[in-house]
Amino acid sequence: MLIKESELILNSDGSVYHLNLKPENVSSTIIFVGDQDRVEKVTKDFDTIEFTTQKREFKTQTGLYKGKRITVISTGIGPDNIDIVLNELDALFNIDLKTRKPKETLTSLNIIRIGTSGSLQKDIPVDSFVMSQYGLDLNGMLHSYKIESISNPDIENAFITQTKWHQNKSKPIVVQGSEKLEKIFGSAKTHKGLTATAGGFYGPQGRVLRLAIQDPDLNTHMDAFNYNGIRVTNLEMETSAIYGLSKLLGHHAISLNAIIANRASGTFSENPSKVIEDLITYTLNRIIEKID
Ligand code: R1P
Repeated sequence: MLIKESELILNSDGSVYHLNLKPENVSSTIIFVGDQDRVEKVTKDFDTIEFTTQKREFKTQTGLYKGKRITVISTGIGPDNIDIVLNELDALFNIDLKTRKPKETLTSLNIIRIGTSGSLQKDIPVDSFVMSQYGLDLNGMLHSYKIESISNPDIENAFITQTKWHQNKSKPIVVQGSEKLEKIFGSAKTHKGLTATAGGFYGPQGRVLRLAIQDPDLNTHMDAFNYNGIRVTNLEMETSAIYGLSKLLGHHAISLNAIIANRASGTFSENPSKVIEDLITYTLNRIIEKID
């Protein structure tokens, strides 16, 4: 199958359209952050940086940290951006950009998100870490793909019933993260659970400023959800999209979030930079110790 120029757009230097990257610029161990200013917070202690670029919100740096080659990319905010980042990254490894044909052998990437998020549970306080065992997709981007093989109807149906999820909203999809990476990044420091991924920051996450929202009790419904002990731990805007596309494309992904707000108690971290920095250190140490 030949992929047309209109479908996989390349820049004049041969790099992929939005990320401005060529295959040789990227490691197979990749850290995603939301904020482009967080990229350099991750790479500041790298031994060397071999490559830096930025287009729009997508800033990339590749370098060596304690001898391990790692790429750090900012995805910007939201699941729509994740669609771009994951498809273009995958193309760099699994499509021959010259012949425009998918390669016969799959290269699987290790993708680790270092994000920020709001907790929905009183017992998951600000300044803690959450590792998402599952992503709960509430935004619908994944419905454009064939998702039957990665969805979890039992949990999804329980969520729809327990939260009285309105039929006009996108049907929730639950996708599990990489079990391989869960073993590497899980510890006594990480709360585990289901991370809900919304397609907006205000109404879609139950925040009311001047607009009435469809379900004013959204967060109460979500924080009470329980399926065999699986709870909605936190709300953010990327994890389910990363899990869904990674799984469909054959990559390993895990999402780690620094909890900077607690929606149940209405509190916000007094020093959000510190918990983000701690999570960066934690993640880099685990990569060095446990990813070849
Ligand atoms: C909203 O403020 C943004 O912050 C969170 C949300 O997922 C959303 O992207 O994550 P990041 O800090 O990683 O961007």
